[in-house]
Amino acid sequence: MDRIRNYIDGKLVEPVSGQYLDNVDPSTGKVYSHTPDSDERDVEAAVEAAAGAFPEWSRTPVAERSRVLLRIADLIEANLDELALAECVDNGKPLSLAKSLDIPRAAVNFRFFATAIVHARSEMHATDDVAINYTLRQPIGVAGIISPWNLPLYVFSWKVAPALCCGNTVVAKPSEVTPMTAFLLSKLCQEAGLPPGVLNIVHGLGRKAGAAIVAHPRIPAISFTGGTVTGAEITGVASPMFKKVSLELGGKNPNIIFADADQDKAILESLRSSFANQGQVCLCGSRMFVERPLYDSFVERFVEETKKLRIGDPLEKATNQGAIVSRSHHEKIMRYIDLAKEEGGKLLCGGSAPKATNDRCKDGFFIEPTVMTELAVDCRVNREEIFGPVVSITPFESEDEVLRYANSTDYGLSASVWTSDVGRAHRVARDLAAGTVWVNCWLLRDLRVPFGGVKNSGVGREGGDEALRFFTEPKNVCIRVPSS
Ligand code: TXE
Repeated sequence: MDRIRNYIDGKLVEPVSGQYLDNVDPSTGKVYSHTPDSDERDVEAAVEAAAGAFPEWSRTPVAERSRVLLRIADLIEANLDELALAECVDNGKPLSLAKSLDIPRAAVNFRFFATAIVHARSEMHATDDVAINYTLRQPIGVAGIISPWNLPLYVFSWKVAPALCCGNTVVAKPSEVTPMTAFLLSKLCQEAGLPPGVLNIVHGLGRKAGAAIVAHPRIPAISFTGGTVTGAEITGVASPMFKKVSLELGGKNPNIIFADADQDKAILESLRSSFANQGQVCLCGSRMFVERPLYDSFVERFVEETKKLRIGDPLEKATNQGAIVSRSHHEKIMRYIDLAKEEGGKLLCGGSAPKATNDRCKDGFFIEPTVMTELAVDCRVNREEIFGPVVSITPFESEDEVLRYANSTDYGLSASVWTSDVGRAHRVARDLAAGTVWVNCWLLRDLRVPFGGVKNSGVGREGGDEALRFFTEPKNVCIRVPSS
């Protein structure tokens, strides 16, 4: 059985403890490989390597850093099939999704930041005739990166690429639930000629290896994507140490459909925004609000389309809905479906866990795409992040009312608005408490735009210039202009 190894100082190494965790394929429920159960000793070795590599990497000409990252992007593309299969087996998502979205986007992330750094600028401020100030943007040192299981290589590369292109070295920990693609990436980094110690990948549990990264005194910056509770724990440790922290956390995103929307497009995209990756995307619109005149026909058609989604073996081409990432997450989602019923929800479709999709997947963790109505806007199911294929639909009468509903949770990551009224689109976008508002679309991503959330959805922004700012420290140099 495959054994994943840590990537430290350019080498693939066993964890110091010699201990491993089981790596389960969620579509079969069976252990298929083992992941290092690393601890603070592995993190220490990784920090040592990263700190040792920093002086040279930070002074490596930008063009050369860019070239290495471009080589990594090329290698990801060249190994698309292997990476996509690994992600599918690790995560349970349909192979077609990993192949068309997750892995290609990981390559795009490397390419985007490899080229962005070549075009990076910094500022100059002239102070009357007295002085000239210029800003040096310098790498921070060893950056700590911790990533989740839902989009394993995509989010990992979204953080690693900007950190490296700015001249930082990195100690990164992928989720212990989906470690395989990061392991394969470490081999590609070797092949691409990334100097030893520049990127170090330590596998293991959040409370052990992750916590050791967060608490390490030689790691001055932490970039984290994951659950809100974990984000709060990380802040509790990192803030008193005055670390720079970027937190991309959960969401409970509203998907608002006005009666003047193009109904066909709204239904098609809402299917995606509700159930893509089995609803395990922080940007999924799990709370749908439909304006009253459209409500009955919209709900009827949406349920009809939901029932057509094919749930099954992620390796099969026709599958739209794969497995839930783990047994414990599956149990959590099923508890929320029970809670929805207790809270008065009406189940329109889904709601159960199919036992078998085929013989191979008979013990997999599957849940039918689930649509509920008649839940109170402020009930737990409508306020808490479920992170699964479960949506609740609520009617509304006016713009003010739906804004009140949409903004009523503790989260504020993203929102979608469907309308053909341009004025309304701008008004509602302005008044929604969210880091991203999509109008007549969902998950249309431009890597240059700021990405992140408000309220409990996080602190800081990623993407484009924001990421380059996070992974550098600005230093002002003020030069007096002598008067003649
Ligand atoms: O995330 P965790 P989990 C949400 C979603 C999900 C919930 C929990 O609601 O049900 O979070 O998921 C590492 N110090 N999202 O438990 O625990 C961990 O090893 C340092 C939303 O998987 O936050 C992993 O690498 N690190 C989300 C990473 O943090 C720690 C995506 C995320 O794990 C740590 C995933 C600690 N104390 C879940 N504890 C999104 N926003 O996309 C854990 N980790």
